[in-house]
Amino acid sequence: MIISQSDDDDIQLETLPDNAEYDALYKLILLGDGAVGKTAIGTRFCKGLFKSGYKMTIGADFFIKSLRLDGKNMKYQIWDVAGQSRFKSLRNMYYRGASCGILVFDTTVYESFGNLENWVLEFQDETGRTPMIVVGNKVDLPDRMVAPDEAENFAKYINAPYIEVSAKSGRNINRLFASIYDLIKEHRQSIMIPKVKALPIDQAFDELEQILKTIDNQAAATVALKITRYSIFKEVPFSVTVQNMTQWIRYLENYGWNEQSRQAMLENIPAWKHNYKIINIEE
Ligand code: G3D
Ligand code: MG
Repeated sequence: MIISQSDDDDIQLETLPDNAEYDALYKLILLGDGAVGKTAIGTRFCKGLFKSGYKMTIGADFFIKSLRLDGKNMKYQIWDVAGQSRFKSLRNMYYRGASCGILVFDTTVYESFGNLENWVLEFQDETGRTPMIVVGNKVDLPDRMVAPDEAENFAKYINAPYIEVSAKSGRNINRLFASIYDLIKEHRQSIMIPKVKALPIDQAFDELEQILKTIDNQAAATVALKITRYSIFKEVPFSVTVQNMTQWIRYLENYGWNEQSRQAMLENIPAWKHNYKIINIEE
């Protein structure tokens, strides 16, 4: 779901003073690679401004914003967790008790989108089925590398909405935080529905086969492999098949897509199915 694709005007929100009494407090976590704009999004939403001059976030910090939404006083505590991988152990601590994960990537840096899956796994490890939203930032820039369709497809697979924003222009920033409230509310009403959509494994393999036969680019192949890998990972996290797919994903990311890799992967599918099943039986 792209929330307001063509509308450059953001919605208005009624803000309250930081010390206002509140009906509910929500802990939100900004996730994503370094420099995608997590701090900028928090600053834009909570302070209404955009500051340039890159400063790495060390450890974690949080923003507070009080709002009137849906007839209630809400307080958002927005954690800005350092994206740099060496702070991984710190990050897990901050995920606890989260109401929503905000998965941010930079629409002009493909790698930051490719890495979202790792952020999903890390976040879900600690928080289970906490809702998530996927955010493509920096849409004010012209040199876009991630197509909206691709981002939307990824979001669909993790059962999250997708929204495009610019911390710089302010586009969709209020809309992002208003839709987070809707997500949290929806989640509470449907707590039994799994938040991550892994396909049944047979279906995942069938779809992978179809996709590998028809696509002609590295990005599509990588996404198809990742979805299949994720579906297996949910059931059998340490299977040979998951490891082998990870190697293939690395290979494609480094060497691109060609006819030989298409053939090799299609020939691999029976082995992937077999190895996944072996591990499954042993367990
Ligand atoms: P992080 O907290 O995810 O690590 P930051 O990222 O918020 O620190 O942002 C990293 C850089 O991206 C900064 O660059 C920041 O100004 C820029 N940035 C963040 N959001 C946007 C956006 O929406 N549009 C554009 N054009 N740039 C953005 P600088 O150069 O300021 O250090
Ligand atoms: Mg930061």
